[in-house]
Amino acid sequence: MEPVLQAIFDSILNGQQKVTSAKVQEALDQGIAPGSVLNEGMVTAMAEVGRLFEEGEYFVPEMLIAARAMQNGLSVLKPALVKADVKPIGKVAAGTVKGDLHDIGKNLVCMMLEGASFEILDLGTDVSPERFVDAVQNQGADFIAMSALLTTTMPNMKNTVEALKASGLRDQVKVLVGGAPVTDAYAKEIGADGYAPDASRAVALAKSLL
Ligand code: B12
Repeated sequence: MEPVLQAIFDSILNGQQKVTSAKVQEALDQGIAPGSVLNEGMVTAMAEVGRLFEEGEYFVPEMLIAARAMQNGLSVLKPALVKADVKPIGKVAAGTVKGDLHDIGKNLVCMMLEGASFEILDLGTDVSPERFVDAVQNQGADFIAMSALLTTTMPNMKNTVEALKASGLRDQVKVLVGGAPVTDAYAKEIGADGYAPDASRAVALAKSLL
């Protein structure tokens, strides 16, 4: 790995927010592609944090400070990932489902979709089925993008699809789902329109459904 990408990886693991931002900027200044900075330096670091948590070496506070460093780095990376001033090709209401506070993956999906000319309505985390329905009914969303990182919150994706059906809106909107525990089979089971395992494939999926 490039030394600067290794430094980004290490700074996220150690939760050094300022170092992460500085090193992300340094990598961009060196001409390293934003996608490589993201996938090699940053996403791998969060996977390692997850592994350390599973093995009992990291606890919630370590996970949290690593996540903050990741978010800091992403805010530096965002302008390079997103090209502005283009006519939107669809409106996406994105959120992490009710009960779930993980938002790094959802934020990345939003950034990549924005970079691919979708208009984003970011509903944040802990989003209820009713809030997703409202985004379709009153805010003109053509897509719903739901993220879940906990096996205990995944059923709220199904609850949202059911709430859309109950409101008579299911046919007006495409439903995308994702997040580490979510699978293609689960997406089919709950009647979503598609699943993608990462943010770049989320873009390809959304475009294929336009
Ligand atoms: C960081 C982190 C946290 C941070 C979150 C900070 C934040 N602002 O997001 C904090 C510390 C708050 C946290 C808390 C908890 N966490 Co946590 N967390 C993680 C960790 C380490 C990384 C998640 C992450 O950001 N990954 C990086 C991003 C880029 O990946 P991603 O989210 O998967 O997203 C990508 C794809 O999935 C996809 N995608 C994501 N969303 C969507 C949506 C659509 C529509 C599409 C198409 C694609 C897509 O694209 C993304 C980009 O490529 C994971 C470990 C792991 N391996 O996932 C545990 C993990 C998810 N957490 C876990 C747990 C248990 C918890 C807690 C319950 C711990 C506790 N005891 O309190 C709490 C729950 C809080 C809550 N109510 O939500 C478990 C979940 C176990 C399970 N199977 O349910 C994990 C798996 C850790 C583990 N191995 O045990 N956590």
